[in-house]
Amino acid sequence: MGSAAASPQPSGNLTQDELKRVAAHRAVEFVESGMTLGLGTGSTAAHALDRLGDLLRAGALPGVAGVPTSLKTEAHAARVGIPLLPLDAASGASIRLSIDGADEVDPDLNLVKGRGGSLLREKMIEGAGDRFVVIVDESKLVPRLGCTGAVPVEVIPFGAPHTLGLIRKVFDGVPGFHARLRTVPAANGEDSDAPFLTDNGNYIVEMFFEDGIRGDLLDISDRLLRITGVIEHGMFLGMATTVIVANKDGTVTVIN
Ligand code: ABF
Repeated sequence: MGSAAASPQPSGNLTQDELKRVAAHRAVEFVESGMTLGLGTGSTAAHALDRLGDLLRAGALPGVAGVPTSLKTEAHAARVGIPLLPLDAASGASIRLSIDGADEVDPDLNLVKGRGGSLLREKMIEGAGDRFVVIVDESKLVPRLGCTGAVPVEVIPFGAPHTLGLIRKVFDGVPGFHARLRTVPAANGEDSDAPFLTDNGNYIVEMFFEDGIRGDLLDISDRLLRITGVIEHGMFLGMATTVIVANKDGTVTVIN
């Protein structure tokens, strides 16, 4: 893990959502006038969008614009008045700072992201920028990636069950490993066979590990990405430059 600095915040019994807001507001302090930002997705990133919108409407931070990591974020940012840019060669090269949540953060600041389904655009945009600030509450810190839930993999719909089979082969013999295509629940809340569709019209394979992923993450990443049909996975390795953690006791830890 990198160096960490803790600073006091108003203490008290903050809810998880309040902790997310504390981390998000702290990250927005890094934003400067004129910056192009990568705008994250999820409930933590949503607090950053609201804060940015408030500041922009108040006339602070002139010239700030954002590249959204999902259609949901695009709509949210437009609603709160953040000017938007597409990710093209020019804007990609000039993203100074991205702010986004994560599903898991390991001691080396590797992440699992994408349980919200937006991993591909997140990885493209957050990988294009100079600095990537991750905002989480303490519950997201894990000893190993894959400890608390699914590690998503975006796959093309064509031949998806075949691709799922190839992904399973990567983890052959790993005790407790299983993988499935993500589906959307039926209207009555029960399981359905309808595949979850990403903003890019792709499917998601969810990989589950008994006690987190053991082994060389870069090697596992390579093996997944070498499967034709896999577009991207939700392990963000070596990408976070700063992680802002809102702790249960009301303090904030900034890890660089
Ligand atoms: C996005 O939002 C995703 O990559 C991640 O899946 C999720 C984190 O969710 P939340 O902030 O709602 O806890 O950043």
